[in-house]
Amino acid sequence: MTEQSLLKALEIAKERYAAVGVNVDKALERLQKISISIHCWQADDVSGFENLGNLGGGGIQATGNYPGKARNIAEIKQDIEKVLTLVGGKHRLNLHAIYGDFGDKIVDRDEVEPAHFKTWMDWAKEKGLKLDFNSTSFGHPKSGNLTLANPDSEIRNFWIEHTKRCRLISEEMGKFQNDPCIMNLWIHDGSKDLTVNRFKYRQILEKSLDEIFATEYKNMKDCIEAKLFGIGLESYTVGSYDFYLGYGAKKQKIVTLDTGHFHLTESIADKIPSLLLFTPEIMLHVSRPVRWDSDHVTILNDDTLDLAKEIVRADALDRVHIGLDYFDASINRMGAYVIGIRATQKAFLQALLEPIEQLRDYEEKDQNFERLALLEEAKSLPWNAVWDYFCLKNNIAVGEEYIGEIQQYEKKVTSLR
Ligand code: RNT
Ligand code: ZN
Repeated sequence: MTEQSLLKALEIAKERYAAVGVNVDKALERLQKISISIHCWQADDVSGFENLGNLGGGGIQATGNYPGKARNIAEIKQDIEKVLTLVGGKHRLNLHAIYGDFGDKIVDRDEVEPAHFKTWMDWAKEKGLKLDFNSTSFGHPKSGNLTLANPDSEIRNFWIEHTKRCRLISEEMGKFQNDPCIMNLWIHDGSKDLTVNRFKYRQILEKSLDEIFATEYKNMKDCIEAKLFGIGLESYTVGSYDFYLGYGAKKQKIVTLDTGHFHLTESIADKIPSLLLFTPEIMLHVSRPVRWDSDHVTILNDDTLDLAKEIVRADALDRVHIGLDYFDASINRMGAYVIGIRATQKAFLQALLEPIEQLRDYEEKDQNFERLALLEEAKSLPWNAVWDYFCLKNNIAVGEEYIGEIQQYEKKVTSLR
């Protein structure tokens, strides 16, 4: 496609959208400002760079052994830099505590400190990226089935110390980048088989969280992520959705909604307009569960679209942080990043292009046939012409052109690892 034909397509799309009362330029402007928190862990299958030897486990699992995974910080940085040349907009990078720059030192989880993330901070600043952060309680000898909810005070305190330190690291990151660092807390705590102590573990977790959150910080924000179950922890999860929703509403913490962490028929989109009433902000982990929390690459499907639409309809783009969370080790990892980021942006673009005023007008007048008809017709409005223009304007590959770029990068870089 030549630039001229892309521009021509945009003009036609603008006319078509104007007819249903949608301003394409406004949608493009808003999309440009949407910042996605890109998870660092797709680059290396959630391995991290501790010198403790990664144990895996913790209820999550990357499957596949596609060649070329990043083996060190330099390679992750190189990969992320490549990804950024294939997506429009300004984004964030979401780091886990196990991705610290530990050199060849052995730094245990209860010893992590801001200094271990100094090189990340400097690099991020240079690249115009903001950082987000996560405590890491999985893949460690002290993980077991219980961390912050462990009745054994020695193990529990170890993880409390780790998490407190992660908050301090996040605070320092936020200060350094002059923008709050969002720190996510997810723990796998649970039980493979029946437990008769559901209440007890949740009481312990509540106490641990209170202790962790006792220090107030100005440059970081806490979010807490619930889950339905993990591998090997099928019968019970201490940090369930009810638990964190209750905690978040009571203590005004951000609740993280990972789209893979619910029953498959549950609508995550429908949770948005409820959470917005009771919690300060929302953090998203946009993922794609296939039969279970499989962490497949995010694509433009009805779930992603519905989620984006509910956020835009609620005029809540400023209160919802959009992060990605998937790790597919079976395909080109850079390709996985680009597919997921672009799919998320496409979903938000479509949401921003929704003829919402007309739809609401119909609804107000009880014109339900008209509302359904326009919802149907809106699906085939020429949003793709607007998307192509977004890519053109951002000087990045238009449409499937990025496939070739990923192949080149594979040939020159990742296949040589
Ligand atoms: C696990 C959670 C969690 C992790 C990352 C690596 O089920 O989704 O967010 O995927 O922290
Ligand atoms: Zn998640």
